[in-house]
Amino acid sequence: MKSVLNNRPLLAKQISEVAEVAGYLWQKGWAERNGGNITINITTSIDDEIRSLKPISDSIPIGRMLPHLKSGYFFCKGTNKRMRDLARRPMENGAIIRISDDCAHYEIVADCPVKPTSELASHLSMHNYLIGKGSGYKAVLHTHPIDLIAMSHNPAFLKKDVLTHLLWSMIPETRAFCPRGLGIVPYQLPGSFALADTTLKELEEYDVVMWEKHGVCAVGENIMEAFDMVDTLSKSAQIYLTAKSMGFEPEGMTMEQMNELKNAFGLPK
Ligand code: 2HA
Ligand code: ZN
Repeated sequence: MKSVLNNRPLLAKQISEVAEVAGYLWQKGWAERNGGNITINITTSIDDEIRSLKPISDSIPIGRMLPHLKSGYFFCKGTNKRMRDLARRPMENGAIIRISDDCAHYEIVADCPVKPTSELASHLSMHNYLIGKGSGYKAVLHTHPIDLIAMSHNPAFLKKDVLTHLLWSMIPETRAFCPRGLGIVPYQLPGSFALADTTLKELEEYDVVMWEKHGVCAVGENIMEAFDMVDTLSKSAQIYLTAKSMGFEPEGMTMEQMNELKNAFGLPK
């Protein structure tokens, strides 16, 4: 089949990583029906031939101006498409879009006219923020991890950094590999700019944020990094829940052990 991925090993590798992660999300039970979204910034993998492709959709308004995205390219999971299908056929369940020079519209350029994710507003706002601050992060992941969402139904866990410290203290890896912790975004309508904006604020401090009673959003250098942080946090949540279901409150690592880890790994917080 004719695809822009043919003879473009770098782009093909980025998309195959997206497909791999989409498969993990489904296997983990974090991606019911069309749940979750992935977008990656592929601007640096784009050549002149792709740049000259004719659009295969209308020019569609983003709903706001995102100045740092000017003429950028993104691979986006399609709206209403399933992660389990993205895993097997990424270019039929997602598409490459180009942001217009006015930074307020996009058009689909390849391979198929698959309309991007319903969370495009928040995803593109996050990419705009990341580029604006000079970050090399290229991936945004939104998913519905059962254990972490369940914890967000307890108001006590939604106070600043309560979950961060609880989850960090369950196993050393979580602090080491999710060193900025877990930000909290109070419930907002899915797909809304209000959700996008509260998320951006939290990204100043965190790489992973909880969308209360909805899911998590993670940003990373690549999609594997973003997935690994969520996976690590979910592992901690499972350790906590397993201890609770055995009938006791888990002790957690002591402050002393946590500080020792922080110093040994040179962690930021
Ligand atoms: O795209 O998860 O938040 C499906 C969602 C929306
Ligand atoms: Zn969602």
